[in-house]
This record gives sequence, structure tokens and C-alpha cells, in this order.
Amino acid sequence: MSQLTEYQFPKGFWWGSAASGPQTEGRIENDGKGDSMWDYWYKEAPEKFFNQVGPEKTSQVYQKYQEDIQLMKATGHTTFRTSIQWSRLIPDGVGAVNPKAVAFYNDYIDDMIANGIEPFMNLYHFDMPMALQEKGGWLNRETVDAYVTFAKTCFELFGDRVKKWFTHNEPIVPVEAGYLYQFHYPLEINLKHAVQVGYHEMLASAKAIAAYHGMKLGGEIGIILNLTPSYPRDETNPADVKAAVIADAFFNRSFLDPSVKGEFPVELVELLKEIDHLPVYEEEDLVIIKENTVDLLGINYYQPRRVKAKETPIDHTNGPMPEDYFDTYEMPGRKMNPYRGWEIYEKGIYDILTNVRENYGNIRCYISENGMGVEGEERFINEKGEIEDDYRIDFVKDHLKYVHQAITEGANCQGYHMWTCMDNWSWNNAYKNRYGFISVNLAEDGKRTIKKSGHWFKQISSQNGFND
Ligand code: BGP
Repeated sequence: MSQLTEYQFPKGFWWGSAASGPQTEGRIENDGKGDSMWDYWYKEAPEKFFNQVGPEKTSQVYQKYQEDIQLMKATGHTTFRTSIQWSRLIPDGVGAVNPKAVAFYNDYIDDMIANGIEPFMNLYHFDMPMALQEKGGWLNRETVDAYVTFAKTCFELFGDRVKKWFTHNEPIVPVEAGYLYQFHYPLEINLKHAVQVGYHEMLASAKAIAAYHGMKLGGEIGIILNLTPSYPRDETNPADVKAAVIADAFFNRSFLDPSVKGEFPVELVELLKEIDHLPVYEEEDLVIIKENTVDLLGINYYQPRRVKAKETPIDHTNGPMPEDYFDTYEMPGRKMNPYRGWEIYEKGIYDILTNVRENYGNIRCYISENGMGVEGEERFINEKGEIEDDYRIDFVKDHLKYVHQAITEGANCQGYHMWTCMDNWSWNNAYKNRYGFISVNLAEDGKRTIKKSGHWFKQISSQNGFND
């Protein structure tokens, strides 16, 4: 059969986008939601959030989900990922389930399915219930058990219809943001705590996978990792290459290896041992992690990490840090997103997929986030009130070409989700950077309008590919 388009994707390729509960739903206090650490932190320090916009309103998906699902359909979604807010379903983190949350997620899931959109559900997207955060959050081993109970509750309630589950979104983020670089609560700088938090997240993931497989619900369970391929300044300089290997171990393999291979990378374990920073663990944990690896890997890709051998003096103020082993490198001439300040390097997505194919058993995977944030996007509104985001179309297309190439060479990549469906609230950045296929006008009660990229996506989804 002759090809329909120049870049034709395999039959059944998943087209869609990703979001999360805390970034889209809004809080709706009187419907029984408990505080997550974001609700708490916003009340404590609203000035930490862009324009002082907090998580209480976000994009009102709780009220508008039916309209939004029609918009997903209109923009060609065959699949959509969001997350179940732990503090909505189990307001205190442990204990009673909130019946209004059950009703909401049931309706949301059912409506997606009725409209031909397969729901992908994630369990943890940075949103620790505050009642558990007060007891240490992921630092406290008891949180692992609380999380597994939450996970099982979700599988029991929704697992008859949801067939794609994910244990975490970007588990490195709570580690780096909360315990190294101070952009998420609890704003610590402490590598020992960071390592413990990451370890507990991994243990929780393996235990949730074990529980899911034991329930035999006939679906698959995976994890979503943000992978930042680490490139050395000079590939022929062994010190630069070593710096890139260490950065990769800290920020990628720390979660990728245990999730897919069931083992932590030896290089990282040795390094942490040397500085007496191994986490507290029990021998049997390692068996659980070994035996319960993922069925499916979600890959978030935004930008690469470029490093060089350490040249600046080590800063001892806060004890050991990953940056003791490498310096960041700004490659001259690199292509930048002018509206968000991140590097754009499309080939990175190909390098990740090739790495997964060659070194991780070619596990079934998909691109679970990729996208272009734009500050001040309203400047691109045309006279019809639509945002003409040709830059986003180019961004997605240029990445998809590399995804296509990787698949042609044998990568087991099953789909592409853009971040995000409609503009949403993004943690400290609130509504600063807009990412959606659909705009949300906060001044007009969250009015939605499909952007040019949304119409374009509908076309590529229906053709299962595109021409250059
Ligand atoms: C990803 C997260 C998302 C979202 C996105 C955009 O790492 O998974 O939750 O926040 O980044 O981030 P920002 O709005 O800060 O540009």
C-alpha cells in the first residue's frame, strides 16, 4: 500500500496530550478535597507564585470537563493523560475516600471513553497531601505504604475502564525541586534527603506495580520520566565525557534503570557510597524493585543537558551536590526557545529513543510530554481571536520527524503526547508559560479557544502522519 503522508506513523499510534489533576482541575474546597502541599504553600507564601496565582482555580476542568473533552475530540485526541489528585480522592492522604471525588473521576473517565479518547491515568504529579507532607512526605518511609493504598484504591475504583496507569510523573522533580534547588516545597538543600526521597518514590513505584499486576485487571502500568540527554562539551575530552556520564546517572539513570531494569546504576551507587549518602533501605526492597519493573515507559522531553568537566570551585555551603561533579555548558550557537528560555534540540528525542532501544531492551514506550512554553502568547492572537502559533507547529513537527526516524530504525515508540491540551497552571510559574493546543482566557472565566496548532494536530492525527 502506498504511503498516505511523507511521515506516516504505525497503525494505532496514540495521538494526544498530557496534563495533571492539580494543574487543571481547580481546588473546589466544598467538594471535599484536602490540602496538597501546593494548596498549603500558596496560602503561606502567595508571592512565590507568578502573578500570585495559586492552585485553587487553575483551568476549572472540574466544572468544564465535558466541554474540554469535546475540544480534545476537535483537536484529534485519541488518548489523553491526566492524574488523579491524591488529596482529592483521599483528603488526609490515608483513610476515608471522598465520594465526590469518586463521582468526578468516574464521570471524567466515562466521558473520555464515550468520546473515543483513551484515558491514561497517572497517580502522582508532585502533589503530596499536606497531612503526609507534615510527617515528612517522601522522606518518611510510611508514605510509601500510604501511596500503595492510594494506588490500589484507584485501581479498584477505576481499573475496570482505565487500562494505562503510571506510578509517577517525573519523579526526579520532587527530588531536585524540593530537596536540592528550592523551587518546590519543602525548599530544602540536602542531598542526603534528596536521595532518600528518590529512593522511596522508586520503592513506592515498584510496590504499586506489584499490586497492579496482582489484581489482574488486564491493563498496563508504567512510569513517566523526564529524560534530559547529557551531552559533553567535547566528546573527545575524557573529563567532559565523565562529567556527562555522572550527570546522566544523577538525573536520568537514577530512575530509568530501576524502573526498567530493576537495578540502580552502579556508578551512582558507588559515588553515593563514597560520600556516605546511600539511602536507608531494607534488603528485601531491592528484591521488590528487581521483580517489579514497568510494562510501559513514558518519556518527557523538553531540552538536553550540556555539561563540561568541573572548572569552577566546589561550593561547600550546602554539603555535597550533583554539581560538584560537572559544570553546566552553554553551547555557542545553540537554538533557543525565544519565549521561554529553554534550548530546543530536536535530535535529543531521537537520541533518547535510540538509547532506550539499544540499552533498555527496546521496552514499549511513548513520548508522554514534549512542548513549547510561550510567555505572553496573547500577542499572537489574530482578528478572529485565535492564537497563530506556527512556532508550536514547527516545534512539534520537527520533534515528530525524529520520532519517526527512531521508529523506522526499530524504536518501540507507540505514541506522542504534547504538553498540554489547554493552557494550564504550572506550579510556581502559574500561567506564565502557555503550552496548550487550546488557549484559556483567565479574564473571561477560562474561555477556551482552539489555537492554530490544535487544528493542525487534528489533521495529523486523522492522517496518522504529515507531510513536510
Ligand atoms: C513538566 C511538568 C509539567 C509542566 C511542564 C511545563 O516538567 O511535568 O507539570 O509543568 O513541565 O513547565 P513550565 O510551565 O515551568 O514551563
